[in-house]
Parts: sequence; C-alpha cells; structure tokens
Amino acid sequence: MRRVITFGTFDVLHIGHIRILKRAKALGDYLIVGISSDELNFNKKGRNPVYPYHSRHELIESLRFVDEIFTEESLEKKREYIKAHNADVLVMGNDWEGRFDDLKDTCDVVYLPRTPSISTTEIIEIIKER
Ligand code: C2G
Repeated sequence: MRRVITFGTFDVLHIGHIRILKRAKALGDYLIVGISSDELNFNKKGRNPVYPYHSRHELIESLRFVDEIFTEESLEKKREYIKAHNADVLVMGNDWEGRFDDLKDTCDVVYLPRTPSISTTEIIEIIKER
C-alpha cells in the first residue's frame, strides 16, 4: 500500500485545495493530511486563519478521499512527520517547488501544479471589496 502525505492550512476551503487532495490521493492508496496549526499559519502568512484549526480539521475530515489527519506544528518537522506516518510520497503544490527536495532520501517528493486563479488571499480580498 502506497501512503501519500501532504500539508497545508486549507483555510476557506476552495476548489484548489480539493483538487490537490484528490490528485494526491490518486498517487497512492492512503492519504494523510498535515493541517497547519493556527500558530504555524500565523508564522507563514502573518495573519490568523479565517477558520480556526478545529473547523479546518472538521472540513478536511469530511472529505472521502482523506484517510488520516494530524496537526502540522512546524515546517521544519517534515522529515519527522514523514517517518512517523510511514509515508512513501510527499505531495505539495508547485508554489513549494524545490523547497522539500532534501527529503528525497526519505520518500518520493512530488510537486503538483496549482489550480490557477484561486487562493484564500484572493477570496478574502474579493469578500472585503463587496
Ligand atoms: N493549492 C493549489 N491550488 C491553489 C491553492 C492551493 O494546488 N489554487 C495547494 C497548495 O499548493 C498546497 C495546498 O493546496 O499544496 C494547501 O494550500 P495552503 O493551505 O495555501 O497551504 P500552505 O499554507 O501553503 O501550507 O508545510 C507546507 C505548508 O503547510 C503548506
């Protein structure tokens, strides 16, 4: 069984998130998702998420192609998470292209093209303008 792991905040869940999770699952049999803690999201993006961790967790947990969830506390702990979950492949969107290549000695590392023209930041801006 090929175990796939991926990471993200998945704030204001949108079609780009759904598509990357589906495509990640299609690369194996079992999909494990590391959801960023509220603190990690603040460190990455300089803002609190719109949806707190427990809501983001509940949304991702409801997706039929997601098999397991855990909390991503730090970007630097990827190697630890990959080992702990026995993952065979790490999947990330290509906004992270090259960033996790040092993990190629642990598992396959695949960067998938992002869905164009949609992001949480843009959704927040559009709603603000209304
Ligand atoms: N994504 C995508 N298409 C979009 C927007 C996002 O394919 N239009 C992908 C991203 O590339 C990422 C995943 O959806 O792989 C989750 O996106 P974010 O929630 O923005 O993830 P991010 O905050 O970048 O966290 O350890 C890595 C990080 O935790 C990734």
